[in-house]
Amino acid sequence: MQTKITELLKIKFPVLQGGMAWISEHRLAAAVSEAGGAGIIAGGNAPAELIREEIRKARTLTDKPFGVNIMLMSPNAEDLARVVAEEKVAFVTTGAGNPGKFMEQWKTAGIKVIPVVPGVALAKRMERSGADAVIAEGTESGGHIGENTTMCLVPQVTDAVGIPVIAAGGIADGRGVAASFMLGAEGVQVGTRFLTAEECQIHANYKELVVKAKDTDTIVTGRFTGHPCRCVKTKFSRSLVNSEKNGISPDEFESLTVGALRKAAIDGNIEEGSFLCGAIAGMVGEIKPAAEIIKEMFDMARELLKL
Ligand code: TUI
Repeated sequence: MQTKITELLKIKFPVLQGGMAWISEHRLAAAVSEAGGAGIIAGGNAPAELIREEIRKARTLTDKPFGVNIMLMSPNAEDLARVVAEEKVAFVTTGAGNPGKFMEQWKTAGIKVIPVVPGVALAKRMERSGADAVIAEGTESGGHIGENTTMCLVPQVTDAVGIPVIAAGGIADGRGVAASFMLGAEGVQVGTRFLTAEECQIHANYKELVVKAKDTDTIVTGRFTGHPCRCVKTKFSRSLVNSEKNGISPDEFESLTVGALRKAAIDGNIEEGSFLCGAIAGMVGEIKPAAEIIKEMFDMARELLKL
């Protein structure tokens, strides 16, 4: 399936794996890239030198292109930006902010830049700043989310910019891929479906929560902080939302959630972890290799699109 995104990133299938903090490490990224997609290592809040090692480890597993996601709220964002430029990764995606100040550094290093945008205004600004494509991410996504839905956001962004648009949020099978193309996207970004890839290194408790999740089993925490985050409904995430309703202070909220992504992904700690995951989790039922996930998704999409 050739699109402007397969051309831009020199990949076989127009699918990017979501850059999920504490989750998207070299083995998952390499597996997705080996399968013909665009694997991504997530910088998250990690120290920059650790991400340099991750990049180098991924290179021992694949010679295909992969990228790094820079979470712009990270205190290490500047160092991470420099390391990806030094390592000359194929592409960078960004989240949770405006990457304008890093654009020149990355473009000079020959890196393709693909920011996540939650709305049309930032998409237009990113195009003017020299972005190669944008990811229009709907509120169905896991983790830090914007307000608009994939269905409403993607066609508005594709109408507003001339660069290729990648749809994200709520896409887990060929129907989601086909629908995204109908909305004008040239590619998709998939996070939640890859949580249950065999090569995804998260704790077994995390995978089990995603596999067992039903359509109503995600919840959004932290709306009052301005950084809403979608995760699996657990006793912990429900209690966070209840405390928010009861007027918890931002400091108290911060102290309850600090380290919660690591507690979920590495420790599988159901009591204190935030198991970030998209609203499509109810449709994710099987643990299988990334290559099979991608093949099934695009076999179905091609059939639906009569390609
Ligand atoms: O970044 C994500 N998803 C994430 S980041 C993350 S770590 C975190 N943990 C706790 C609280 C907050 C973050 C977990 N999941 N997705 C991409 C994304 N970017 N979603 C929304 C945005 C976004 C929001 C505002 C991008 C740009 C933006 O621009 C604001 C501006 O400066 O114009």
